[in-house]
Amino acid sequence: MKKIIDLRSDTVTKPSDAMRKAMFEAEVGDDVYKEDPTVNRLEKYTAELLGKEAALFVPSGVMGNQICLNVLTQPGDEVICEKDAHIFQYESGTPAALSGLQLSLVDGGPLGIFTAEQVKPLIRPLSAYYMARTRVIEIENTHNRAGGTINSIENIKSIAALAKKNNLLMHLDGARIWNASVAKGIPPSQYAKYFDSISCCLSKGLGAPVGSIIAGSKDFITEAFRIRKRWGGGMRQIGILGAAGLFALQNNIPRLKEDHEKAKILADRLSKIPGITINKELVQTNIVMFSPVKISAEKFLAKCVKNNLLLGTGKVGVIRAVTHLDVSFEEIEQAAKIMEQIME
Ligand code: TLP
Repeated sequence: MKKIIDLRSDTVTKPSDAMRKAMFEAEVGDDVYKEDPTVNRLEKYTAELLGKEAALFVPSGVMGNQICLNVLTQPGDEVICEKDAHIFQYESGTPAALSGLQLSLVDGGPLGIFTAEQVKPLIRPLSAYYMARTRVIEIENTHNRAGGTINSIENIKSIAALAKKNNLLMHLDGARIWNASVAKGIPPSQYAKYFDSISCCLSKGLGAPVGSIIAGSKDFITEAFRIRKRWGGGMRQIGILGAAGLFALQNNIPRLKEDHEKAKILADRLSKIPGITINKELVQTNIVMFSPVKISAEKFLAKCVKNNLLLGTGKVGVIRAVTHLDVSFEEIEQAAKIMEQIME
């Protein structure tokens, strides 16, 4: 049987043999009592990597983001974020449903990146008691729906300065902060230092089967621990999962560079196919967004499926291909060939 090339997401990766061995051998305990030694090590390791006082293992990126927002805000507060932010587009309305928050959207253009200048007029004066209270500015780095684009330290710094001046807090959806870090050669802590809370994923490009980590001050994490339990995220002998996360962080960050190379190669090949439009400038990490012009995205996707190639979708009419550790350079070549044939 022909192997399926799965580029729907970097979440589709399966734990490697070495990762499974680390999981098998993990020491475990009851994490609700904070007695799982492997998870305790994972949290300490991640907090240090991000330059924060403390960290907490959570089951998913959505839970990570949403616990952070919940802890940083009161019901009725407002969170400023980009119009294509994951917390707005893909988190089932949780800011409103679980934290009573409203979102104020900024247009970051094709790159999904907004500036301090754009945020300034959105900050509501505290004296205006009849308005929602602006409380948090959220930044997603890399930006998923824009195609894995990277927000620069300079831009983040100026937004953080504006936040500080206005007594606002900063949250980073760093599901793929590792990709930004590797692509730019900037340690994750350099990004993290501008944020009060960070959520980052172990189960995307790093290849762990499950899990995210949130990080911040000790007080922040104490409160986050309460909310995780409240939302049903208290887990028991999860050292098995923690070991996968630790393995992922210790072994799979530098190799993200390869995924970025694969994305560039794929983008280059796609740009040469008549009938496909792609903005190569947006391909900065491991996500490739493109659109077929002669046929609908749905038809194109269906034809790919018939050829054992799985792709995802982005904005309307946009197709998403994500490179990851379970897809080889050769398979990228094959994927490009399949798409060439479809467009012939
Ligand atoms: N993104 C998934 C889908 O939800 C789109 C993907 O395949 O890319 N923040 C960002 C920036 C994300 O891309 C994702 C997942 C999350 C948060 C949520 O993570 P999970 O799926 O672990 O809850």
